[in-house]
Amino acid sequence: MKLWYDKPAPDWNSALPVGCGKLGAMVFGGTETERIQFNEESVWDGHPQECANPAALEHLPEVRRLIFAGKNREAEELCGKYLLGNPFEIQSYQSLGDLFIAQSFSNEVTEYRRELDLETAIATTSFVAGDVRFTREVFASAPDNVIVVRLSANKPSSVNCVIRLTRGELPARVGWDGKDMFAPNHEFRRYAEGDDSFLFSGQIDDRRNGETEIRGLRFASHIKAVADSGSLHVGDDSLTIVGADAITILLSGATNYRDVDADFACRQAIQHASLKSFEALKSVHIADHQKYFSRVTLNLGGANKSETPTDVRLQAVREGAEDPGLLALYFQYGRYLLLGASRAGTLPANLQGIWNEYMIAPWESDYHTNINVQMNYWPAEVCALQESHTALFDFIESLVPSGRHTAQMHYGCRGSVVHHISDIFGFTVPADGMCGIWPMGLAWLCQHLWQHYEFGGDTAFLEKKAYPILTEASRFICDFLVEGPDGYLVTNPSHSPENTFIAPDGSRCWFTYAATMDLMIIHDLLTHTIAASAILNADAEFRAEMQETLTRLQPLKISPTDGRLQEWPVDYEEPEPGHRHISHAFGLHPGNQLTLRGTPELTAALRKSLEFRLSHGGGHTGWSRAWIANIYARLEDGNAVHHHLSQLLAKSTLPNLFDDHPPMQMDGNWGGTAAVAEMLLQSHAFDGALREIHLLPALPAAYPDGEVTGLRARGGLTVDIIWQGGKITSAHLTASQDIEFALRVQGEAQGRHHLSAGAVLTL
Ligand code: FUC
Repeated sequence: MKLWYDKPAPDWNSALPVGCGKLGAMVFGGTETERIQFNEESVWDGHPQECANPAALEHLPEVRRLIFAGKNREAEELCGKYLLGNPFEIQSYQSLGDLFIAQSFSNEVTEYRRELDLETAIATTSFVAGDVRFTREVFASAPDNVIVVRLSANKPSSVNCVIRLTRGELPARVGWDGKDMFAPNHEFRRYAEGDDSFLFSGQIDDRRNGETEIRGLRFASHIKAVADSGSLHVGDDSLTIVGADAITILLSGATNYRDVDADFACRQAIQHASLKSFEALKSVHIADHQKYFSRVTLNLGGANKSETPTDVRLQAVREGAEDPGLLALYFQYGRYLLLGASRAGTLPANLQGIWNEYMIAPWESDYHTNINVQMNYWPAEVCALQESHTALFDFIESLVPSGRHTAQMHYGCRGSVVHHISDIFGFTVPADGMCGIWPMGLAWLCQHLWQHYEFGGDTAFLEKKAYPILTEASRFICDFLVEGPDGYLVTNPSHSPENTFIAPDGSRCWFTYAATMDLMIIHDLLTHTIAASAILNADAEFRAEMQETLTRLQPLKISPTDGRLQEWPVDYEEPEPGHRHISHAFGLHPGNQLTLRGTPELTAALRKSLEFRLSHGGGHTGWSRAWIANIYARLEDGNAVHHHLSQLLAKSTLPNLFDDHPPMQMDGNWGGTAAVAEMLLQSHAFDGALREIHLLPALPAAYPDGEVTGLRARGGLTVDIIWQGGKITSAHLTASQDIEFALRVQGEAQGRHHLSAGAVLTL
C-alpha cells in the first residue's frame, strides 16, 4: 500500500499528500530543494455577509408564469436579472504557505526513492549523497495538530540545511480567467522568534467593490526546529542548521475562523507537540491513522507490481495494461485521502479535498452541491470512515440558518435552502450564473444524514442532528412545489444541473419546470423524512403532508420517441448530448428510487439515456466517469464498472493518483473509491421492503480472485468476502445491531436471515 517514485516531483500534481483534516501538505521530495506546500482548512478569502436579493421574490411569480406558458427564454432573462444572489460569487480557498528546505551535496545523488505509505500516512524521501543516506519523513498528525518533518542521516553530524517559511511567493501562473492564481491578497509579516522558530502572520485582504474595511480572516503559521546535536542559527529570513544528526521541524497553521487567535493557536500547538520526542509524535500519529484506515482491506488479485514505480504503472494502464493491484491501491488511496481531508470536528472536504496550491483556485476550490461535495462522501459509510462523514453534517447544519433566510427572501418559503455552491461563511444564495438557480442543494445533502443513520443505526443522531435538518429541507420543498400543467406538483423554475435544452422556439435554455433530478431528489428527501418522523414518532401532521406531496409529485417520464428516461418533463432536444452531468440517474444512484428488479422499465430507460450520453462523449471529466462506474454497479454490470474505472485511471488520473477533472479535483478519487465498494457490496431497502444485502453484485471478469474485509452495509453489518474463479467462496456478515434482511449473492436470492447484535453469519 505505497505510492512510490524514483524521481522528485516535477510539479504539484506529482507531489505526495499528507493530511489530518485540519492541516494538509504536499511533499515534492526535491533533493537540494525540498518544497512542502501546506494548507489549513479554513484559509478562505471572503467573509460572512448578507447575500439575499430582495428583488427575487417579487419576480418569481412572473418567472413561473412564463415557464408554464412555454416562454422559457423570456423567463431566463428575468432569472438572470433578478433571481441571483447579491453578490453572486464566492471567494477562494487558499494555500496557507510553503516550507522550503535547502540542502547542498557535493556528490551526486543516487538510490533516490520517495513514497507515501498509506498504512502509516507518512511520506518518505530517501537518497544517498556521497556515503551518507539521507531520509526525510513528513506526516500530518491529527492528535497533535501539527505537520512534522524529520530530516535524518545514517552518519552523525551530516544534516546541514536552510529552512524558509513563506507564503504566496511563487511566480505568476495565469488561470483560465486571466487572473494570477498565486497572487496573494494579504497583509503579511514574517519574522524569527526565539532561537529556533520562525513564523508568519497576517490577514486576507478581502476588500472588493469599493469596500474600505478589511474583514478577511487572520492567518498564521509557525515552525520550530529541534536539532539533535549540531547548531541552529536564526536569520532574518530563515533557520540554518549545521552538523546535526537529525532535525525535527514542527509546523502549525491556523486562522481566526473559529474565534481563536491564529497566532496563539499556532504557538499552542507547537508548544504541546514539542514536549514529545519525534518517535512519540510518530507513534501517536500512526496509531491514530490506523484506527480508521486499517478497518478495510482489499485484494483484487493480479500480479504483484509493487516493485514498479506508481507513475510507471499508471502509464502502463494508460496504454491498456490490466493492473488490479493499482485499482486496489487507488481504492485505499481514496480512503486515505478522505481521512486526510476530513475528520470529526473539521470542515468537510472541498473540491480539492484540503490540498490547494493556489490563492485563486479552480472553481475557488469550493463546495459544489450539485454532485461534487456529495461524491466526496460517497465512500464514507461503506468504507468505514463514518467519523469523517460527520464533518459534512456539521457543515450542513451550519448552512441551515442562512438557508432559512434565503428561502424566505428568494421564494417566500418556510424551511431552508442551499443552492449549488457554498463557502465556509454560510453562503446559500443562487450564484455563479444561471446554473446557480438550483434550490436542491440542501435536499440532496440530506441524503448523507439519512445514510449515516441507515449504516450506523444511531437513533440519537437521527433525532438530534439529522431530523431537524431533514425537516427544514422538506418544509422548503413542500412550500416551493407548485401545481404544474398536468395537475401534478412540480418545481419551477427548475434546471437539470448545468445542462441546457433547445426550447420549442429554437433557443438554448436552462430553465423549465420539474427537471427529472428535482423530482428524484424530492422523492429521496421526503421518503427519508417521512421514515425518520415515523421512527421518532414526531410531527404526524407534517408527515401526512409529505406523504400527500409525494403522491402528487409529477411522475418520471420515458421518451415516447426513443425510450430514454427523460431529463426534463418535455422531451427537448439536447444541444450537448454528451454532457458530463447525468442528473436523471440520481434515482438509481446515489438514490434508490429506481432499481433493477423493482422498477425494470424506468431502469432500462435510464440505461438507454446513459448509453446515449456515453455514445456522445460523456464521462469526460473524472467525477463524471466515476459516477458512471457507480451507476453501472447498480445496474449490476461488472464489466462496465471495470471499463469505466480503467478509463478513470487512464484518462483522469494524475501521477500522484489525484483525480484530474481536468484540472485536479478530488471528487473523482472518492467517486472511484465508492464505485469499487459498490461493485462488491450493496445494501438497500427498496420502497420500504425488507433490506437486501447483495454480495458481489457487479464483480468484473477482470478480477476473478480477491478478498475484501471490513466493508459496511446499511443496517449495521460489517462484511468480509472472499471469491475465487469469479465465484464467492466465503463471507462473514457481522451484525452490530439486530437485523433482518434478504440476502442476495451475485444476483441470486438466498433467503431471509436474522442476526442479533454481535452475531455472525458465515457463508
Ligand atoms: C460542476 C461540474 C464541473 C466542475 C465544477 C466544480 O460545476 O459541472 O465539471 O466539477 O462543478
